[in-house]
This record gives sequence, C-alpha cells and structure tokens, in this order.
Amino acid sequence: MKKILGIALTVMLIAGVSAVAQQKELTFYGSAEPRCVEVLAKTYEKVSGVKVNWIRMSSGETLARLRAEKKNPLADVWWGGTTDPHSIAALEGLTENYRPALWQEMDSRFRDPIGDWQVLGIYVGVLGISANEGLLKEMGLPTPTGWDDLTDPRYKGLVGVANPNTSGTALTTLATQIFLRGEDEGIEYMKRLHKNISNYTKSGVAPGILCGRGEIAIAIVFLHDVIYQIEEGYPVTAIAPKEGTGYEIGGLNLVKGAPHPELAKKFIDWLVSAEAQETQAKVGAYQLPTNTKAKVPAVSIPIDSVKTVDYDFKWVAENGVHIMDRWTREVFTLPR
Ligand code: S7P
Repeated sequence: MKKILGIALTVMLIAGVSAVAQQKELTFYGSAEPRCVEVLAKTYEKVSGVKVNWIRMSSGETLARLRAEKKNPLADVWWGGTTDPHSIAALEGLTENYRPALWQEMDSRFRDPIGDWQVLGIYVGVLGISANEGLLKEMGLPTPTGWDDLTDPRYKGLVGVANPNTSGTALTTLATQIFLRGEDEGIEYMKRLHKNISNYTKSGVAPGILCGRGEIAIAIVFLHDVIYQIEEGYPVTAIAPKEGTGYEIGGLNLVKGAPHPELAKKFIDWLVSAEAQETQAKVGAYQLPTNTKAKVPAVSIPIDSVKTVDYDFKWVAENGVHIMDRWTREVFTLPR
C-alpha cells in the first residue's frame, strides 16, 4: 500500500513540475507611471492567461539596466517612457526590430519614430510647464509663459526638472532646447536654467508632484501628467511654452535575446492594440494613443493644438549620449 502511495505521489509531483514548466510567463520593464504599467500587466494576464512580471523604472534607468544585462537579458519587452532612450538602446544593439501585426492600425506619423521598426510609438505627449499659481502669487511672482521666463533670477530655487541621465522627460527637455536654439545655445540655456533649479530628480514625473505639493512653484513635465494631477486635486496649471515645445512618442521595444521571444512578440502585438492603449485613460494617463482605433481621452492635448519644435527623433537617437554627456560635464557640475 505504502509503495502504491509513493508511486502516486511521485506521479503527482512530476505532473506538477511539468505544469509549472509549461506555465507561460514573461517579464517586461515599464517606464511610464507604475499604475500605467500595472494595468497593462493585469489586463494582459486576463486576456491571454500568460503570467506577466513587471518592473517600473525611469527611461534612462531602464537603458542602463539593459546595458548591464546585455549578455544575460532578463526582460522580454520594454514598454513606455520616451522614445529617445529606446532609440539609443536600439542603436546599441540592445533591442530587436519588430513590426507588430496591427501596424496598419497605428498612426503613420508616430508608429515608427526612427525607421525600420527599431522602436514602436505607442503614445504621444507634449512637454511643458506646470505652475503652482497660488504659491507664485503668494510670493508676488508672475506665472511663466515660456522657456525664457524660467531663467528669471526671481525663480531661483523654485524650478524642478529631472536629470536627463535617468529621465526621458529631462532628455526631451534638453533636446527641445537644442532644437529651439542650436546645440551650443541649447547648452547655454540649460546653464541659465540650472541657476534656478531646486533639485534634479531621478524620475521625470516627480517635479510635477513637488510643484503640486508647493515644495517648488514650477516644474518641467509632460502636460498630460499635469492634467492628471489637476484631476487629483493638485493646485497646478498646465502651460504650453510660447516659444514652441518638444514632445515625446512613447516607446516600445523587443529586448534582444529576450528569454521568451515568441510570447514577447504576441505581447507587443497586443500592446499596440486599441484595447491595450485604452487601458491607460482608465488609470488617468492622458497621452494621445497611436492606435487610430483607440478612443482619444477628452482631456488629451491634441498635438496639432500646440506650437511644437521640429523634434528630430533620429538626431536624438544618434546624439543623445553626446548631449547627456555635455549636460553632465558643462551644466550639472556648475554651482547653483
Ligand atoms: O507616465 C507618464 C509619463 O509622463 O512618464 C514617462 C516619462 O518619461 C517618465 O519617465 P522618466 O522618469 O523617464 O522621465 C512618459 O513617457 C509618460 O508619458
């Protein structure tokens, strides 16, 4: 009897192990807000039965992690965050070109920002200024209307932006100044701005939160994040800089050497679908979706309604490391 029970137990254990071995599972890195990443993981688990592990990191942090994991990639897919660090990763051979099944549903202006399907464009967001007007009024200061206003010495210690080495938002800010003024003048502008910066944060969204809490009065952030903060009750105003501004295309990439390449491709096919893109507005993420069948949130800022710079994604792919390096050496090290 004991022997029969022993055999039955062994059979059950083997069956259990092979069920675990067959369980479908993938891992992705997400560089938009944690709530945006989590809703995708949960929804995809429901629709596909695949277990989805996720880690949220800022765009530049994710790039650093992919570089460190180059010989032994742990993630399958990188979703979200600005295109620029995704493009740098693509040029460094950290990701694979992939044209998703639904590519024809994607807006042709945004779906393939640097060509050859090296990075997929999943949403669009406009860069701008968040101002805590109540706080500015208390201090007897005007509300800024553009980039040049932010270098007014009266705003010393009151302006927040992230560090471009870790944050895609901050790299968009730096590249925007270069597209507005030329490379050397863009760096000169960042030096003037530097004098007013209270603190460079790791994450691009953080300065907006500090501004909403009244710890600083002005933040350089994506405007859809300001709209979410207004909905959450923060006393902030979204301002599109009068000189013209940059914008992001949210990036999506297949990691080179992904542990589960076939599952990863299916996941990417889903991530560009209207169903996946519509999950974002449900958690208060109001970027413009790039799937032309996805509902556009009523509060989203249409890109055509804003004066934008001619943002050259290919140029940033090729020169992003160089301009971050210049910023670190020539701007970040200056006293404030
Ligand atoms: O989730 C909102 C959002 O603004 O965050 C991303 C942004 O780049 C934050 O990451 P960083 O810390 O790298 O700046 C945007 O892509 C996204 O629209």
